[in-house]
Parts: sequence; structure tokens; C-alpha cells
Amino acid sequence: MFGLMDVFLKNDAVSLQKDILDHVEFTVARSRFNFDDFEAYQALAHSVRDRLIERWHDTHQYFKKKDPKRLYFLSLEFLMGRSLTNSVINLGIQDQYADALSQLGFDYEVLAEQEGDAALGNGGLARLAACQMDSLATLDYPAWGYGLRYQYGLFRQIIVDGFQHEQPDFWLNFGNPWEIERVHVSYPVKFYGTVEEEVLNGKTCRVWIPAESVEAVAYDNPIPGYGTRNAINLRLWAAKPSDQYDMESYTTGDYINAIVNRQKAETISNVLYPDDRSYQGKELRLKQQYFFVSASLQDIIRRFKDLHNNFDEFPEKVALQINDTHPSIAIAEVMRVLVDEEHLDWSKAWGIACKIFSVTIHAVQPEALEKVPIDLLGSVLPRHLEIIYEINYCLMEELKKILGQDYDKLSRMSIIEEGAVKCIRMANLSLACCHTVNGVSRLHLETLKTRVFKDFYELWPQKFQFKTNGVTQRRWIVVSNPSLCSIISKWLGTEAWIRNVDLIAGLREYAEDPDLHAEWKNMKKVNKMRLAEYIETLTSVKVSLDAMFDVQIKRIHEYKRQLLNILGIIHRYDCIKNMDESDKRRVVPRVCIIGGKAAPGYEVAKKIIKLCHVVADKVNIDPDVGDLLKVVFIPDYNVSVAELVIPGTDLSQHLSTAGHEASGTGCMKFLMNGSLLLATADGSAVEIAEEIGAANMFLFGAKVDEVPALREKGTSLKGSLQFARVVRMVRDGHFGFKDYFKSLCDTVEEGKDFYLLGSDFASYLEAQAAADRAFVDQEKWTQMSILSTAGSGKFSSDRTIEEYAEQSWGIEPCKCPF
Ligand code: 26Q
Repeated sequence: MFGLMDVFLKNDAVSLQKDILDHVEFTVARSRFNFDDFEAYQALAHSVRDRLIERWHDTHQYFKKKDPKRLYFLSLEFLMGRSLTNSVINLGIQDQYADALSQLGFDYEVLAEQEGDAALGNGGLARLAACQMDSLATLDYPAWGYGLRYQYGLFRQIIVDGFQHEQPDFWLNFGNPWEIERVHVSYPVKFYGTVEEEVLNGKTCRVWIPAESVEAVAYDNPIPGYGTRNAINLRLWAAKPSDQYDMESYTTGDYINAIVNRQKAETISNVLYPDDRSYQGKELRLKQQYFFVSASLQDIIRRFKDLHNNFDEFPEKVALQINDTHPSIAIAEVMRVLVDEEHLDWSKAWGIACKIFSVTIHAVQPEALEKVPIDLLGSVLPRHLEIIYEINYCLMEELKKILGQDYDKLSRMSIIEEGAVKCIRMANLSLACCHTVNGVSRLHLETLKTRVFKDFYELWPQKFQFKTNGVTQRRWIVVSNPSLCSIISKWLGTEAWIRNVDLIAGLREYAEDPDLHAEWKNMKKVNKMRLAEYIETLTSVKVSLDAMFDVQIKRIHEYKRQLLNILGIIHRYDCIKNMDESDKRRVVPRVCIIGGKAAPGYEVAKKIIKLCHVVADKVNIDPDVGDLLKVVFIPDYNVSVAELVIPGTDLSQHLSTAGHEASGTGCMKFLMNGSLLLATADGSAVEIAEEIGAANMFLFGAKVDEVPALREKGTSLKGSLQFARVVRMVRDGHFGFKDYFKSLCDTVEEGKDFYLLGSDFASYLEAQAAADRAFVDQEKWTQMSILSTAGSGKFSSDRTIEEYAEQSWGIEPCKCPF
């Protein structure tokens, strides 16, 4: 018999080395005497994977034994980034691996760079889901993530002559050691067909006769917690042709066509939609949503039925979280399964559905809320359309009792939108069913209550909550900024902050300590050096380490106002050009870094990218400017680029017009890394200011409640001469491409400047000047930087997840014994 210890894989350097070499020989199938960095990475990844699987098994066996209430987190997007470094750190065996590899003649960090990103998401919402999975695992919650295994993740951005081009992300081409294919865990997902009436046990029922079936195959991605044995599962579904797919063609003898048609099934999980603004009414999108929802629910119900036979217990064992309204077809699917397949009464089924679902809304603008044309839904999912009509009928009956004849309100609250194209409002469906509707920051909830969902809030105020977003300090400090991690642990005298980040506030005590200042500045310098090398390799621009590294990285959107940033840069350039030498000596040198992808069909965003490039081309070679100003566009911004850029940032910019950013999570990563924030009072920035003190950041611009009046007034160019001047420079072709930029300049013209660049410009320049003044006093700056990190505790996803667990999901930790 083995003792328990013998069963565990050993983690000393010698055992790890043997493991890696075995994987070189038997998994990668290379000679153990001759393999390159990529093959070494593959072998290393497989060795880590073995350890993940070991914990994953133990955790799931333990969950099964304890049978706690589980959380199922449904999201169409997860932006996981790289897995190696994060897994090794969470497993607590980084030093051992680094030793093992160096004895083999390899450098752990070099191998880590071999890994590509898993980019199965667009931006904030998707990265948030990834941070939350890390927190769920670390805090020992019995949780599962469910999503889609896209063959192609978010497009790669390449820049040709300053223009964005999109290229496919072939992320699976070299294999993916982080997933486990489960050929035996698969479910049929049905589409199309008709609904017929049938009499069953004397009762008439509606029965869906689908016309197409696609198989969903599970791919499991273990998510290890930090400082715990728990490893939870992210189960992603891939579409495969089902044996029943298009049986008709076989019987009619059209064998070749039948085989060719089978491949069509796979298109469902082929590609991620790259537009984070919402893309309404596309058949493939609806099929993706239903495909992953149906497979996940079959899996969840099968697990429930393993141990239970009464659906009354379902809400005691299952919490379903829907990440924005994208998976909200799950509500109709649960009703279909309970009523049509499990033969529960409608009202009993609805009672269960209302107890299990909660939703988080990530959008601000009502236009971003997803709508599905009735005709489309009726064709792809005919039975679901009937169910939604029935849900809406019940909702309208209930509302009429309360609201009487207020037909305007009734029609606003209806799940069905009348109009030229009759649509289902997925948000209203979610609101009708979910027991909790969460916003992602305090300010965002206000917007939902007073604008977007005002009618629903008045009716059901108790449903509305907010959980301010957070990010995981494991990835955003421990993995991406090891020097900062050591400094924090050294000064706090413990590593406990990695699991309990509130402790980080302990740094405040040393905010003026000269020894800490010296270590802090050194850390920043090393990180800036790494970033400067990266910039030079990518763009051939040499930057000075003495300059302030000023960064804006995020998706390109008009409301995020990258254009305000560029116009500010043009202003700075213009000022330098008009200075004499003695004035120039007082200028704080800057490296302005911008990065981000534009949705492929978003013309204005693409013009903003081009404008960055033409300004950079002119400024960077101007001998009058030299090191006083450099402009850099970092191509193909993604999670691993963020891990490199954020630790090397002095100042980060968050410029959304007040009221437009639901939360923002990038700012939290910068805050943890001691970058100072230049931001509008929008989304989570308001709460950041409360934590670190407004004096420790550079706030500017109109407040949310001032925005409507300013729009009304329409002060754009007249309001600020400086603004008029820089817009004019672009218009007049100072940077070339005069005709091309005309429409971009038009967006900020008098009366059209919806995002208020003109009225915020003066205030923006003042905030920038304040940042310059602060940077001159490096001790003051360092102190503000330390206070930023020290005040970042609230913005950990651990806090967010604990709030969700307690206030929305009703789940408790279930810690697998070591
Ligand atoms: C919808 C329909 C069809 C195709 C795509 C979409 C789609 C996909 C992604 C719509 C929106 C998104 C992503 C939204 C998003 O990332 N929102 C951000 O969420 C963050 C996390 O809560 C917030 O911090 C940001 O403020 C918010 O913009």
C-alpha cells in the first residue's frame, strides 16, 4: 500500500527535473539530449499540468463527497492570458522549477515567454471573469466556470503604415497543454425545427421537434487556487458534428455532401465576436449562446441528479451567475427543461428559476443591451420563443396589477420590443427572472437605477445591488511584478497579503521611509528598463528612463477618449516647439504610450489608431523635441503585454466621459503597481479616490451630473482656444492625412462633441500639468506611489467574490484537505 505522501507528485528540484525530461521524451517526443526552448516549455507545461490535475481530482472528489451548493459561472468570454507562471506561483513551486530548469541549462523566464495568450474574450468583462476564477479557487469556493472554446480567440492586431489590420489568432495550432479534452463528456445541442402539441398522461404539452443536432465536447481547464489544494474547473465547450447531424443526406445517398455538411457544425465554436459594443441579431451569435448554455445546463443537471431526485432541492444546490445578459437564454432553457422534460408545473418551474439566477450588468448605455429579433429566435429556437412569450405574459399580468393602465411603462418593461423589427430584450428577460441584478461599481448602480433600468428599480428595488469590481493581486502583482512582490512581503514581514490583500494597507506606515523609497524607485526603474527594451524592439523608438512613462492601454472607444490623450500630446508638442531653450529645461520629459485594439468595423476607433501613429512619426524625429516627448503605440495589446507594461508605468490615464465607464479594471492593476492615476470621476475611479485620497491622484473633467447640461450647452471649440488650435492642426494636415482625419475631427466639432472632449480639455491639461509638477519632486511622487499600492486592497477580486458569495450566491467555502 502507498502512504498518502507517496501518492502525491514530488516537488523537489530533482523530481521536477526528471519529470520535465520524461515529458520531453514521451509527451513532446524529442530526445532528452536535444530540445529547444519551445519544446522545453511544452515539457515544463505538461509537468505543471500533472500537478494541476492531481489537485483538480482531489478537489472534485471532495466537492462530490460534501455536496455543497455550487456556483456555476456562465460567461461567453474568459480572458485567461498565459497559464504557466500563474499556475506555478499558485502551486507554490516556482523556486523549485527555476532550480530544476537551470540545472538543465534553461532559464525559467525565457521558457515562460514561449507561451501564447489564451484570448477568449474582448476586454474588461472577460478579464474580470478570469480574475474572479482565480479568486473563487483561492477562496475555496465550490465553483465551476462554463464558456466556449473558440478555435480563434480575439484577433491579433498588426499595424501596417499606422493602420490596424486584423489577423486570426491561431492559438491552438501548437497544442494547448492547459486543457484536458473529455471526449466522453459530451452532450447533444439541438436547433431549429418545429413545436407540436402532444397529449401526455392526459395533459396537452408542447413538444419541440428539433431539426439539427450538434455535439458539445468538454475541454477542462484546471484553475489552481493560491495557498490551497483546491483547483476548480473552467469547462469550455467545443462544437463537433453529431452522429445525428443531417441524417437525411446519408439516407438519400449523398455521402460526400453529408460529410462536408457535418463540418458546418464546428463553425459554432469557431470564432469569438470581436466587438465589445454589442452586435445585434446575428444567427451565429445566438447559436453560440444557446450552444454553451444548453451543454452547461445538461452538465449541471446531470451532476445534480447524481445525488438528488427532487427539483425542489435545486436552488439549495445550484447558483447560476450570468455574466452580462449574453448567456440569458439560459433562463428560457431552464424553463424548457423543467417544464417540457421534467414535467414540472409552469409556476413551480418559474419559482425555481427565480431562485437560482443572478446577473451582472457590465454596460452603461441602453444601446449596448442585447436584443434578438423574434424571427431569428423563432427559427433557431422555436420552443424558447414560446417560453419567452409565456414569461412575458406572466410579467405583464403581474405588472398590470401594480401599474394599472400605464401602457408606456408596460411597453418599456416588456420583454418584447415592438417596432419595425420585433425583438426580444435579453436584459428585460434577465431582470424578470434574476433574484439579484448587480452593477460593477457604486456609480454604475446609480446609473442603472436612475436611467437604464429605472422602471424595474422602482418596482423591485431589492433586486438591485452593486459589487465593485476587483482584480487578482496574484496575477497583477505576484506574477507580473516580482520585485514589488518582494518589497511588499519584506516591509510587511509576511506573504499573507497574497491571500489577504487588506494587509497591504500596512505599507502606509512606511510611505515616507527613505529606505523603502530607495527600493521602490529601484523597482520602478528596473520595470521601466524592461518596458523600454520592449518598446525599442517593437517600434525602434529609444526612450529615456528619466522620462515619465505615461500610459493609456485599453480597447479603443470614443467614450474612453484616447483622442483626448492624443490632442493633449499635440498640445504638449506645440508648446515645446514654441519654447526657447531655457523654458525647455523646465519641461518634464514624457514617454506617451498608447495601446489597444479597435473593433474591426469601428471606423472612428481605427482613425484614432492612425492618428497616434502620424503624431508619433512627426514628434519622435523632431530634433527640437528630443527626449522631452516620445509617442509610442504598442501593437497587439493583450493580457501578457499588460503584465509587462503596467509595472513600468509612472502615470496611467483613464479618461472616459463621466457616466460612461461602468467600472474600469485596468486602473486597479495600475494602482496595485504604484502607478499614479490621471482620471475622470467615473466608474471605479470615484471609489479609488475614496481609498487613497483624491490628493494622491489627478482627477479632472466634468462630473456625471454636469454632463447633460454641458451637452446641452455644446461648448466644444469655443470653450477652449487650446482645444480649437490642436483640432485645427489635425484638420489642416499638420500630421498629414488631412482628408482621412476630417471625419474624426468632425466628431468633436461644435454641437457634435458628444463625449465632451472640448469642454474637458482645459481641465485635462491642468491635471497633466499637476502630474508634471508632482513628478519633479521624486520623493513626493514615490510617496504617492506607495500610498496608491497601499490603498489598493479594496480592489482585489477576492473582496468582490466574497461579496458575491454572501449577498448573491449563498455559497460557502469547501476546502479540500491537504
Ligand atoms: C454583445 C453582443 C454580441 C457580440 C458581442 C457583445 C459584447 C461582447 C463583450 C458586448 C460587450 C462586451 C464587453 C463588455 C465589457 O468588457 N464591459 C466592461 O466590463 C468591465 C468589467 O465589469 C468594466 O470594468 C468596464 O467598465 C466595461 O466597459
